[in-house]
Amino acid sequence: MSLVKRISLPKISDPRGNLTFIEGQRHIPFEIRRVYYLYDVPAESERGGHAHRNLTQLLIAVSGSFDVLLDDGKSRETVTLNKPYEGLLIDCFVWREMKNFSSGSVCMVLASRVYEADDYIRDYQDFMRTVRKE
Ligand code: T46
Repeated sequence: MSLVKRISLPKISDPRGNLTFIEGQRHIPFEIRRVYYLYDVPAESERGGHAHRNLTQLLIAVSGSFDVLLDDGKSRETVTLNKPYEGLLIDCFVWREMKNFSSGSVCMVLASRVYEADDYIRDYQDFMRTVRKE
């Protein structure tokens, strides 16, 4: 099964422009407990470099584009996000790295849980040991 789970979001278009909306449990498979966004990211920056134990998230390029590498310990895939009406669902125990942020890009993230520092696996070898045990 592909690691890349894209979710198409509603897009309402009229002469004034486009509008996209997201309802937890309707368009995405979790209640939204937190929203955060990455912006003013320098082109050479790399973000992520971790996995989560319990967190599910939806990433959306609400402006511009960036690449996301996904790794579940068995395979790796890289996807480019560049559409404000498309989300990338990332389950727990998936390593992610983000790079190639375009100028002015904004990555909005909808998260299933509040911020918990101890939910992160920040060391790749720890991640591999953890997913091999599952
Ligand atoms: C993820 C990718 C896509 C908070 O205090 N609250 C928050 O809700 C978040 C997300 C972060 N922080 C603090 C923790 C660090 O001191 O903000 C600082 C930067 O966080 P981090 O280095 O984890 O940022 P990214 O961009 O590498 O990763 C973030 C999310 O943390 C992560 O869950 O999947 O975006």
